Amino acid sequence: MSERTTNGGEPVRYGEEEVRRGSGGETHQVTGGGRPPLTTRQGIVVADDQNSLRAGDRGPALLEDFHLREKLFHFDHERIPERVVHARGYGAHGFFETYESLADITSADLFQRAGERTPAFVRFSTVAGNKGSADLARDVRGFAVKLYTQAGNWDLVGNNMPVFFIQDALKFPDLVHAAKQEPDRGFPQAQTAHDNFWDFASLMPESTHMLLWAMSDRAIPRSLRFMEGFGVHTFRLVNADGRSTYVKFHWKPKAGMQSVVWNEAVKLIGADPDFHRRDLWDAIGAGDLPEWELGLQLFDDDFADAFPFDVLDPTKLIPEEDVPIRRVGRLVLDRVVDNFFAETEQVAFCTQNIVPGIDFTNDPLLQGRNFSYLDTQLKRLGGPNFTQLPINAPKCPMATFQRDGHMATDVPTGRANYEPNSWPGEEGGPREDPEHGFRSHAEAVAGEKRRVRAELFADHYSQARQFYLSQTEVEQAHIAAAFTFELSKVERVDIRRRMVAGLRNVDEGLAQQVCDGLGLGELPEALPAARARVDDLKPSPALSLLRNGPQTLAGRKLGVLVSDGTDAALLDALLAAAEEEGMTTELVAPAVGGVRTSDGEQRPAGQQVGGGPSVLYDAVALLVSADGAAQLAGHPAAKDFVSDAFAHAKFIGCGPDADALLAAAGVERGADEGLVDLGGPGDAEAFITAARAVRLWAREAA
Ligand code: HDE
Repeated sequence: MSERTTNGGEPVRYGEEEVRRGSGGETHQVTGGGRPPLTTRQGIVVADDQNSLRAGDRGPALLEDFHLREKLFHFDHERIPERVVHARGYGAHGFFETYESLADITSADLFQRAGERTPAFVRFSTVAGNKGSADLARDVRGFAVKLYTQAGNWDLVGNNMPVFFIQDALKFPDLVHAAKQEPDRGFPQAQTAHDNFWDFASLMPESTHMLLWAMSDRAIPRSLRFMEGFGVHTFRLVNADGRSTYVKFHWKPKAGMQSVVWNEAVKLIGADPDFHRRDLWDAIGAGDLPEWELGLQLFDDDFADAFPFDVLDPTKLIPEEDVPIRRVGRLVLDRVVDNFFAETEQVAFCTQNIVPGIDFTNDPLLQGRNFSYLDTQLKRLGGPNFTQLPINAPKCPMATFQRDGHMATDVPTGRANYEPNSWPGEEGGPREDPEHGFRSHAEAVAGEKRRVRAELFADHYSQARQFYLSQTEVEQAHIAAAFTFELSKVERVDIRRRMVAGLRNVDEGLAQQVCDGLGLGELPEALPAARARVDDLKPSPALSLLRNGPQTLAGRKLGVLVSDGTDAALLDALLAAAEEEGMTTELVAPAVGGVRTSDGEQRPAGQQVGGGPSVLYDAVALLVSADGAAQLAGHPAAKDFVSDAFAHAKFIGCGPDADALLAAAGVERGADEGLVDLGGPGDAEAFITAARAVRLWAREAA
């Protein structure tokens, strides 16, 4: 034990479980009790982390204070450039499990043995917003999967939509410039509702199909767990004989698809900008592990030749009804990151990371991506050795003659750093392996060197129409509303008009609704189409989100508004029924300290009513006492809790004493089957059963 004097003149002792004073007189714990000593980066134990080294009590700081200088120096350099797109993301660890051997179609090691597990890291993201933007922005979601296979890392860098805005990588910088904040004013943030985006989009008819997706509810998912993922491009699988099969990759969420409605998204952005990441973190923490099945659409040259579109065109998809999806494995996320920066930020995906048995096609977007991803990491992560970071390093044997560079952490041994060499054994380092090494599919390539697009790429409207016609009426209405919202934020009338003119090539009804919504007057003349539409495309039910909804509330969240005097038996019955369904539950109360229920018990709340709006929940219940209802009826946030849930077509469980609150919110008990009475025996179960539909869309149409 030792003593010393702070600048406050008070003696401080060092040792087990002791405290010392900072200049403000506050106390600080020092080492002991299992806590390791604080050190500098050089390992020197720090004696005082509260006061910099000064000449005299009130004198200047001294340059020799290496601890102060090192601490500030490191802090000054904590930030790295954010991703130029997909800046805001969230990752988790997990594994991929193969269902059956796919040796007949691919030699990819991870697909050889049924039941084998391959470690995985997944990063979900929004595209346009900056790193600090909100999770619920209307946007495409990135769905990037790194699979640490025994034959090297395979990155499947996909999105939650199966098509893309452009056909050629040359246009990507223009697309991203147009989508991000406008360069002169630096806004709007994380949204495409502005002139530049729609100016570009309306001048690029090839974006139409993707615009339909982006204006659909797919762009505002309820949870990262409840969305599909797509590899987008056509890839190849190559078997041991060198035979190639085309493939489109799909991730199918086990929990079913679900999105929010736009008005809900707007409110969620304020209520919880971290809604998606919190949801993922909470679900994994609670052991409700997010899971997707990997689906393959496999087809050959004959199919590709007969298909009315070019399978190399990333603005087109292949309907599942035409080429069924074969489910070949599952991806499970079972571990949150230990450190957001070290893992989620530093993870570097690259479309070029493929393994033997998988290969590229000539999709011009994919070809450009293959350059871009490696290149961008150099800027973002500062040097070529980002591959040595734990999150990026392969988990299989790795040996290369690549050497040195910034921040090399590998310590290669041996004399040879080149080959061929004549050093024997280990001294000579690794050698190529013609038998197991990666070989490109020997595709015959010939042609004139020209800047052109293949003719079939020119049909920009047929599949956009097919997508639109595949939606339910509710979804179609949401698409029209989204176009109207976004284009209403566009200041230039000619841009609004041009976009509506393009939509006429998709669907006259849609164009008319948007035209009316914008108050444009007469429908503008349709844009000329470069190629006639194929009009007999059958709707594809698989493209509808609502037709592929969950029909269960498992993994969903129930919010229960309570007050002092809430009937404890009713509350317990409801919570039990919800938990039985696999839901999580949260009490929302006038104060976060909770309420005293009818049995005299104090129940802590998860949220106070001002911070727990109903947009946070998939279904809500109002289990308030008569006094509580009367009090909450005068509380704006409590009224919004009810009226928002109603407006968002949610199921609302109405306790016997909730009338004053319902009335204040303008909601009539029993007005539709989404308002379910809770009071008698079996009501809780009946409410949960009814709410499995997740939304009562008929209410929206009414
Ligand atoms: Fe990306 N994209 N992209 N992209 N992309 C990036 O790479 C790019 C495209 C996708 O969580 C960048 O590391 C080009 C399609 C995801 O870290 C960059 C083109 C699809 C992520 C880049 C595309 C994607 C990115 C930015 C057109 C779906 C986030 C930072 C030719 C199939 C990965 C980075 C993560 C990230 C370039 C188009 C998905 C600049 C040039 C199509 C999920 O390299």
